[in-house]
Amino acid sequence: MELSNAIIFVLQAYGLNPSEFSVERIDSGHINYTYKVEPGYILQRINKNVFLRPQVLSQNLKVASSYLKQNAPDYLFLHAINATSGEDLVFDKEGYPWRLFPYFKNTITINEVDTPQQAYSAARAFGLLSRHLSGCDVSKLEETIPRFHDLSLRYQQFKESLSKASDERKHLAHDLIDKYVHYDYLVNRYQSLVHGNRMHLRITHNDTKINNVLFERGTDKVVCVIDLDTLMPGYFLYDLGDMIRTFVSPASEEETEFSKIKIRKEIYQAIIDGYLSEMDSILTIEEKLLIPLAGSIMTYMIGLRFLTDFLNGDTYYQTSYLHQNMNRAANQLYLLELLESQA
Ligand code: GN1
Ligand code: MG
Repeated sequence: MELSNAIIFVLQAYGLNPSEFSVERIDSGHINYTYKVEPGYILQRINKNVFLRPQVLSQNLKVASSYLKQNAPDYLFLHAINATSGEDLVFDKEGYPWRLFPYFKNTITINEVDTPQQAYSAARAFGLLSRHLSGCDVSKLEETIPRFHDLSLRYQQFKESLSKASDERKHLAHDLIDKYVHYDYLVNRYQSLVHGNRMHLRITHNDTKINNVLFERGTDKVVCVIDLDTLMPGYFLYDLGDMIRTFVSPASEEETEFSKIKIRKEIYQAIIDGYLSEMDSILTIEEKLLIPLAGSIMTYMIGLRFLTDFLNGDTYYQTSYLHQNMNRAANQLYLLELLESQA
C-alpha cells in the first residue's frame, strides 16, 4: 500500500523510519481504521467522531495497566507504544488520534467460533481481565463513550432516529422497526436491574466480540484480549452478553442468509463455563441469576444500534454496501428471536 502522508507522519512520530516498513489496512472493526505495519506493529487510527475524548481512552489504559502491574504482574495486558513525545497518542494534521501496538508473532484472530474449546478459552480470557481488575477502583476510569451500553439511551436514540429518518428508509425497515418496538420490554427489564442496583459496576471490556481475542496460531490458547477502547465502568452483563451474541451462532452479524444463524447449546454452555471459571467468586448470587438475560439484552442493544444507524443514514458504523446496517439489524433480530424462544 502506498503510504499516505498521515501514516508517514505518524510512524515518524513513533521514531520509526517509514521506508523500512510495509503497511496494509486490515479489515477489523466498524469504527477505527487498523493497519498491519510489518515487521512488528499494529497501527490504529481512532475515529474522532466516535471517541470525542481520546485522552480518556489513554488514561483508562494507564490506570488499568498500573493496577495490573502491581496486582497481576504476569498478566499480559496490551500496551500502546509511546511516541517520541512520551505520549501514546499521536494526532495527525486532521486531528485524528493514532496509536501503535506491538504485533505478537504466531497469533491469529477469528471471526466465528468453531469449537466449544475456543469459546471457553475466549470467555475465560475476558473473565480473567475483569477478575484481575475487580479490586481496582472503578471510579478511576471514565466512560470513553458516555452511556455506551445504556439500553435506555440506545432506545431513546432509536426513537429519535425514527422521527428524523427519510420516508424511504422508514418504509424499507417498517417490519423491522415494529419488531424492535415489540421487544421494548427488554428496556424495562434493564432499567429495573439498574435502578434496583442488582448489578455491581465493574471494569468491563465492553466489546467482547470473538475477533477481539488473540489466539496462538494453531491452538485454542488465548494470548491476550485486544481492542481495549471501551475498557471502562460497566456491568458484567455487557461482556457476557456480547460474547453470547457473537459466539453462539456459526454465522456472524454480517450474514444475510439468516437460516445459517443458530444457537449452538454446547458453545453457549462453554461461554458460561469459561467466564465463570474466572468470575464465579467475583459475581454476586443475584448477578449470576441474571446470566440468562445477558445474550438477549446485548443482541437487542447492538441490533437497535444498527437499526438506528440505518435510520440515521449510516453515519456511525462503516458499511461496504447499501442497506448493510438494516441487514445487520435484521440478522440480530433473528438471533434475538432464537435467544428469546429458548429463554
Ligand atoms: C463496534 O468497531 P468494533 O468492531 O470494535 C462497536 C461495538 C459493537 C460492534 C458491532 C465503539 O465495534 O459496540 O458491538 O461494532 N464499537 C463502538 O460489531 O461503537
Ligand atoms: Mg471495538
